[in-house]
Amino acid sequence: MAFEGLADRLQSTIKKITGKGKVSEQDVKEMTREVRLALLEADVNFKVVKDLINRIKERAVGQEVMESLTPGQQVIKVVKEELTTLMGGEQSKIAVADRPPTVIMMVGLQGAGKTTTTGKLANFLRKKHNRSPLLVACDIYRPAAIQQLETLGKQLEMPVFSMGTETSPIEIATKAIEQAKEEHNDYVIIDTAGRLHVDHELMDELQQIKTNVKPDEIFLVVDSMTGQDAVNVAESFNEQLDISGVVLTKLDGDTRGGAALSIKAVTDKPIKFAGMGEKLDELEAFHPERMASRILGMGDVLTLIEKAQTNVDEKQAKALEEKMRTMSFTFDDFLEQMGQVKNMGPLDDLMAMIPGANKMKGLKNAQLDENQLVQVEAIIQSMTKKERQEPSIMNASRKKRIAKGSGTSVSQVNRLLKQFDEMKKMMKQMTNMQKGKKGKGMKFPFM
Ligand SMILES: Nc1nc2c(ncn2[C@@H]2O[C@H](COP(=O)(O)OP(=O)(O)O)[C@@H](O)[C@H]2O)c(=O)[nH]1
Ligand SMILES: [Mg+2]
Repeated sequence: MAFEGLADRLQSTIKKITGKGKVSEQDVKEMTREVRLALLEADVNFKVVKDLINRIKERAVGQEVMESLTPGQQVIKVVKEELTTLMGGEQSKIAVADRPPTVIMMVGLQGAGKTTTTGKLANFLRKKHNRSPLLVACDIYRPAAIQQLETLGKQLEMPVFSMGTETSPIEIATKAIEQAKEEHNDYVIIDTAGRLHVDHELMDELQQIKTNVKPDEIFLVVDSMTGQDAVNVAESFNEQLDISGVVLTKLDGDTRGGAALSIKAVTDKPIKFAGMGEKLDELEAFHPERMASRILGMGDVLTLIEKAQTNVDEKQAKALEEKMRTMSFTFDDFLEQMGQVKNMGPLDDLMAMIPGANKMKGLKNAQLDENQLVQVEAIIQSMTKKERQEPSIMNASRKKRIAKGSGTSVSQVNRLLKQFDEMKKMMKQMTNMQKGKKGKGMKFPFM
């Protein structure tokens, strides 16, 4: 799961300070020390960490925090805001050319995920923005690369422009844009070749493509799992090509988060998208604030809801959102959602987006696999209507009956009840934090 290691460390640090009615300079010092260590351990660039910690310290011992009613929570708000700023602050948008087609050039090292991301991005543009992209195969050095893109095009039922391996990438790109104009494709996404390392020849070629096709965006695709190497790669590509944004791939496997947290600060170029898996729909627009929220264990309810919206109908998603906000989430809702949840992607990823859910050791270790879902479903189905609405009435004989009815054990029933309870408590805690902060009308959770 993305950022798991960093999130774990930061969250235990933060837990210590959350409830404090008074926060001393010493507390802040200790907290920032731990945050610093956690970030360094997560492979965040040394200088980036230093600057960040200085800003947090400065603000955390300031009046705004010390004189507030909830200093512990204010400190965390400062940490969250600074992490958000670090990752670019606002979400950055994708360019739209005045006169179509909008041309996007994908660049990066071999294996970073350029070809896959070309397909994902095309899918994203069609699904979310109703666009009709043309994919262009400019990696002429490996015949397999052209095939790979063509296969993706087939899966997506989208056109792929290729001219084999004998024509220069510059000519291919130029011809592709001509075709896009004729066929009214409003986006052209150019998949280019990569090398194992940054080298002159490659940069020359990319620069020539750039000069000839004048792309509206140059997206550098980097593998987030390579940590500081990804940051160095970004630095040199940016120097030579003046990229317009970064796509961080394989964030699903990146437990540390060093690249995500350093790239914007080092290159001053925004992260535009994050790859969250190998499948064609596993690309997310990168939202710095939501990402910071996820890292700090505050959950990412917005992304969760957006996912729900693309997979279930909007009305139901709204109802779910409302229930999460008002804490009136019952076992019935839980059950109703389960079918849909199954369509929403890997469960671990979803759990990471629920506020506090990744703190629930029981849940995390329980390995949320399909089998377990079946059992949970069986347990809930064996409850009476009243039990589902009001789990507090549960007693020993009810539990025994439910275990028997669902073919599980009393301890499994207990575990589910406990998890459900903790989930609700976590949600409640988040709303209280929001209430504790008077005035500004912050939304849940800090969003
Ligand atoms: N888990 C995961 N794998 C990815 C992601 N993006 C790409 N990959 C995989 O990384 C490998 C290399 O991708 P490819 O697009 O061929 O890289 P390219 O050489 O830059 O074109 C493939 O096996 C992809 O499935 C991602 O976001 N998550
Ligand atoms: Mg490729």
